Amino acid sequence: MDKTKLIIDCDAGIDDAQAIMLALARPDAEVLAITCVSGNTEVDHVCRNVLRILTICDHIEIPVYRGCTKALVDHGKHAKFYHGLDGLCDLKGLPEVDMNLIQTEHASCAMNRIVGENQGKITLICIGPLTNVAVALRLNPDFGKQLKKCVIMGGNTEGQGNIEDGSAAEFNFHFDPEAAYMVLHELSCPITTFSWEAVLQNQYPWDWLKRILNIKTSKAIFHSTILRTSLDKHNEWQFPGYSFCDPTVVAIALKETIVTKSRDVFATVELQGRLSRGQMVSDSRNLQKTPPNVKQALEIDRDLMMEMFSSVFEERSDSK
Ligand SMILES: [Ca+2]
Repeated sequence: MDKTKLIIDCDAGIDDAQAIMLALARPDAEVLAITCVSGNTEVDHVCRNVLRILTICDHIEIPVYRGCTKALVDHGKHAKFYHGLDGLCDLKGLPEVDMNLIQTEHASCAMNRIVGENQGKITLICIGPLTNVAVALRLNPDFGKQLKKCVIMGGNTEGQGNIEDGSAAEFNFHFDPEAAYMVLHELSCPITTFSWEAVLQNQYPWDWLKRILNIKTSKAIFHSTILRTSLDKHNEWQFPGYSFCDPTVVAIALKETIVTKSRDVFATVELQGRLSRGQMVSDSRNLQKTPPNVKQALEIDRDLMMEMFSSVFEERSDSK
C-alpha cells in the first residue's frame, strides 16, 4: 500500500491529540515529523504533550520539532478555557517524557528540509495556528510548490467565532491572522480548509462517543482522561453532538472522499477589524473574478469518520 506521507503541524491540545492518535493508527499514513507551534498553549507544553501522545501510542521514534513561540505580530491568547494551562487539562498522572527528545532543528527549517527531500509527496496537516508554515514560506518561497497538498483546521465560512472574547473568527486564524493570510495567498499547493462552522455542522452522536470512552485499553483510557474536562464545556455550550475539529482534518488528508460537500472559492483573511480580525472572508459569489485558492470542506461522511476514529481504539495484540 502506498502510504500518505504526513507532516503534522500542531498546538496539542486535546483535539490535536485525537488527530495524532488517528494518524498513527492508520495503515495508509506515514508520519514523518510532528512540528509544534504556540497556540492552544505555549510551545514547550505542546512539545511535551506530543511526546506524551507518542509515548502512549508507542511511536516515540517519530521526530518532534519545536517551532514558533509567538504569532508573527501579536501574541495571541492561549485557549486555557478549554485545554487548560498545559494543553491537556493540567491532569496529573500523564506519562513523564524526556524533553531532550525534541529535535534541535527549528520546526520551520525541518518542514523545508523534509519537504525538499520528498518533493511533491508530502501532505502537510495544519491543526494549529499557521505561524510555522508562514515562517517556512519566508525561508523558502517555493515551499508550497514542493508540497503535495495542505489540509488546514481553520477559518470561517459564515463568520461564527469560537473564542471567549466573542470575535467573529476561528481560533487558529485569530491567533495568527498574518500567518493565515500568508498561507492562503502564498502557499501554492492545493489547500483544503475545515472551518469552525463545518465543525458545528458535522457533529457526532453522544452515544457513539460514550462507547469509545468506556473502552479500557491504555490508549483509550488516555483519550477518555484528557477528554473529560472538555466534555463539560460541550455540555455548557449545549452542543447537540460531539464536535471534532483536528481529527477530521487528518481524515480529509487521508481520504478525500470523506468530504461529501465542498466549494472551491477565493478566500482571504481580515487583518483589521475590532471584532473580525482573523476571520476568513470568502468571495462566494466570485465578485472579484479571482481564481479559487482554497477548497472549503462543508459536509463530512460522518459514518466514515466514526468508523475511522473508532478503529484507533480497536484491540490489537499489543493492547495499545
Ligand atoms: Ca489544534
